[in-house]
Amino acid sequence: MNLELFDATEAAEPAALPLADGALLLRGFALAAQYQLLADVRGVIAAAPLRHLITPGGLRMSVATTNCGALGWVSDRRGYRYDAIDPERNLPWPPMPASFRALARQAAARAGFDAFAPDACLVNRYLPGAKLSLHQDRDEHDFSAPIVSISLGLPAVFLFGGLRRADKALRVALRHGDVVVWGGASRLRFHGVLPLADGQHGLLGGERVNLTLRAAG
Ligand code: MD3
Ligand code: FE
Repeated sequence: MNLELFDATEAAEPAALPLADGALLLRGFALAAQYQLLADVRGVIAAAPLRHLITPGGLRMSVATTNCGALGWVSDRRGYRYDAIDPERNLPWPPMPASFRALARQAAARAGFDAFAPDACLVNRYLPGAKLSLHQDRDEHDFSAPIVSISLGLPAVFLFGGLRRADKALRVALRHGDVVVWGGASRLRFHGVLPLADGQHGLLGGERVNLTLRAAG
């Protein structure tokens, strides 16, 4: 009779999987808010269009990005930085939607980071073949705050390395609705995303969107 369409335990408390010291994967944590999140992602992209940034080395990133919040992460020939102004539009970034802020705060609290107050949200859009090479996130001022990531759409294989680039990386599938809190001893770990595989997602079609919320300023 119960065809497992609804599991009350899972719905109330999605699985929390510790990946490493300071890194907590909350499977499906964003599902309850998925429609609001998606509508808000579309609003942000409509205001500040996705673009392929150029790395300081002159390469065009395969991932397309935009931002919302007081600060946005940008890259060009001069380097990586956070900027209050979108250089494409010469305007501030669109405000951070309440749905992003609330979900990130709840997820961070689950991982033991109280009162997480992100001032930047990087929106990454992956089409099949798009990838993110192994890197550290170290352009933020305060590494004591975590980064919260929200995955929507097609699944990706995430590479979770160590504190040195050469350290062996764990592979983790990140799926629609997954939220990960990266803080503490994991905050400066190298990480990346393997090239996105083709597929179709019911809500997002042939793409993946990842939101990373940061206390950058
Ligand atoms: C682990 N984004 O935007 S989110 C990035 O799926 C970025 O778009 C990936 O890496 C994406 O910088 C991965 C997961 C993530 C984000 C930040 C981290 C993992 C992290 C910071 C430290 C350690
Ligand atoms: Fe990163």
